[in-house]
Amino acid sequence: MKKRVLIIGACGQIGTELTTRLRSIYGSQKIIASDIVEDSTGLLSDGPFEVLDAMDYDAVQDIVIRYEITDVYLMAAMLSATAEKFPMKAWNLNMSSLFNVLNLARDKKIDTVFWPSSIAVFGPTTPKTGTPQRTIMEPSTVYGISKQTGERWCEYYHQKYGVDVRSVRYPGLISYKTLPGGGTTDYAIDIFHKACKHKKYVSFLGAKTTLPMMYIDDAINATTTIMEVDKEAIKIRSSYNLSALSFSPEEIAAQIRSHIPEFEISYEPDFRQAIADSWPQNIDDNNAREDWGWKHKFSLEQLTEIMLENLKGKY
Ligand code: AKB
Repeated sequence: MKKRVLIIGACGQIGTELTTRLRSIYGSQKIIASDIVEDSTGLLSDGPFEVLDAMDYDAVQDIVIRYEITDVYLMAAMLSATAEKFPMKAWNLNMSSLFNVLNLARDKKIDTVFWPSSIAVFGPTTPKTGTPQRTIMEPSTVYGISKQTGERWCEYYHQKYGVDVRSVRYPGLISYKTLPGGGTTDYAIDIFHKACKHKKYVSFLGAKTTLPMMYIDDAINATTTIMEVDKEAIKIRSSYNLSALSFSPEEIAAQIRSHIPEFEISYEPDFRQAIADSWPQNIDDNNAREDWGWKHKFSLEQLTEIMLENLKGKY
């Protein structure tokens, strides 16, 4: 099968690990990594890399044609906390990059698009627990509004133009290879770095703020699986709920304490508390499980072990 993939936003938290995984499946030369900046980590040096502005249609099209790209993974976005500081910049980036890729697919220059949505599509009026696939969605953040709008456009392009676009609503993702970039769930990564470095952490979310979370390997598995299944299996063309774990700062701190008994946590909630409070605590992802066989593997205990094991040598 002639598959050539372009990853836009490859230097980010998900993009880095997605590039590595896709290169191990399809071969390094078939996976073109790109980002607005050069890769400073060296993690993407085993294959082609292009500096690319996702908002520049001509530049994206040029790379699509030059490399004969079939699939695009659009991972560039401004996340929830940063987007509250730069609303128009976030809106412009999150929407124009999506339209660039959807229009390339509409014009048959690429076959398939992966675009990530988020639990941020939900808002304060959404049921907080067991959040259904289809429910009230009144997001109260700039990022959430852009993701919900993006979902509507994905479904529209599928119905109107037959675009094969696939999407999941990621929860907070936990990883150690790269740092997250400006989200509300970032505390759940930062806590591990600070635990290894200082044995204490000041949380910007309150002790009992429970949010949906997932270990990065599960998120990458979901992403490659939804892109590999036959298109008939994909029954939802907006975005699928995707769930694994839910925990609060005090629960993750307790897990860390089982490895580092002297670890201390204190709480100083900031503007991100209101964002977290507007999101569900756990969501129902039965549609993903039934339609394309999604299954998560990693527990809170396992991810805590992996994170501490990999970060302890760093400090
Ligand atoms: C964020 O916190 O903004 C992201 C997300 C849940 O989409 N991690």
